[in-house]
Amino acid sequence: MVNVDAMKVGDGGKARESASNDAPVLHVGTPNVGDREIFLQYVNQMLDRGWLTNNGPLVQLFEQRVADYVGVKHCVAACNGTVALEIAIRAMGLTGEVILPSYTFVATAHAVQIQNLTPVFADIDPATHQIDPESVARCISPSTSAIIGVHLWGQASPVQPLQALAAQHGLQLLFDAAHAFGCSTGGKMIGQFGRAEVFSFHATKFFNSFEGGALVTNDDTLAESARLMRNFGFSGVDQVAQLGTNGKMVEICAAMGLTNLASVDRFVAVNRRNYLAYRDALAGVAGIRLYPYNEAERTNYQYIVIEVGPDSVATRDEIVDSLRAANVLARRYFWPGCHRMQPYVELYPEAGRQLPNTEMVAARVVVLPTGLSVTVADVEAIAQRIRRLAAGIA
Ligand code: T4K
Repeated sequence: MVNVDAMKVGDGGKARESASNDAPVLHVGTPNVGDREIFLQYVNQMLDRGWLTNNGPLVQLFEQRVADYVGVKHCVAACNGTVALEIAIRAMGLTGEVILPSYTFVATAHAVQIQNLTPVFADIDPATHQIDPESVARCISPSTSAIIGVHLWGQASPVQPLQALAAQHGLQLLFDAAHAFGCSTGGKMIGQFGRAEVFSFHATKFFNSFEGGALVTNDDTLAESARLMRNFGFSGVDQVAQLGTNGKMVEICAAMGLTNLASVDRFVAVNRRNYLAYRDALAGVAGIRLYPYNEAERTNYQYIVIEVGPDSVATRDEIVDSLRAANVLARRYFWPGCHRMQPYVELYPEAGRQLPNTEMVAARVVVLPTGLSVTVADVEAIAQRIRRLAAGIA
């Protein structure tokens, strides 16, 4: 048998972060996995059935359960969140310029650019890290067709001001809700806003299906078009009704999704416990701000985000390096901002001038580990290291 544990993990195509000593490694993004027995039952049924992909029964059940959970009419599951975003953008018929934040995972921008549309980067509110509607308003031009709001860190972007802007200027509104499964705003589940919203169920997300994503919407026409587009445009045997791609979710991913959906309350409870432990342990540390969750809403507490400000003796990067030396693989999400990545930095070299808050926040943020693999003792040890570094205690 091949010993895969001895193999180097990762895609091999990019420089990976790795542990530096033999202490247990704590990653940002370690997957939450529900009941293995339930998962294996789904997998055995799938193998017995001999139906592995192409809109199988597990995908259909998964879509129904996600739609019910979110409170929408349609869930169109996809192979990942990026492809679901691409399908949403295409099915919505977006053209010209699309406004989105630069402070997001690069997939949001890529999903626009890869369709030869022009991403126009709006700035963020430095307090919430969410897209700033006033900056969005300044980005609107006669070529703008849509706004993509990103619900960052399991909190809502400013849905109502974005809705108002979209209505006032005749723009479409799409939300990248990759971080916000299981979250609400104004008591309504995220997934119910805009013309559509897109989730990611990647392994690193609070709720995962290995890889996966979904477009959710109450718009019948859009859902139908997205379904066709996900499956090469096939509307029946040998009948192709429109342009399409292969964006299908496979059955084993739906099995994982169904398994984890049954455990989301436990995932939330553990994440909340860890968040409160971080909050207590980092309270009053000069130069360190823990990004706060709004406890009045439902949230997944998946992102433990700190900002390292000028009052900290150690810089943001010194803190990341020191944590890494202790095998705590913290991340600088979303450094340096999409506008400083290729191809955007070359295509739109002036974009950064309009993004002072994005530049400041991207230079300050560190995301810390949480999830089922992280204990309160881990949190306290991580926080103690940060406290000492921020105070300049070696
Ligand atoms: N929009 C937003 C706002 C997003 O954040 C994302 C994805 C998308 C759209 C696109 O959705 P997808 O197409 O991905 O469904 C990771 C994820 O790959 C990506 O899904 C996620 N956002 C992004 C924020 O993070 P990387 O490049 O940081 O991944 P990587 O391989 O460095 O892993 C992150 C950490 O997770 C590491 O510390 C190791 C740990 N890990 C990872 C995997 C895959 C594990 O412990 N186990 C695992 O199986 O992008």
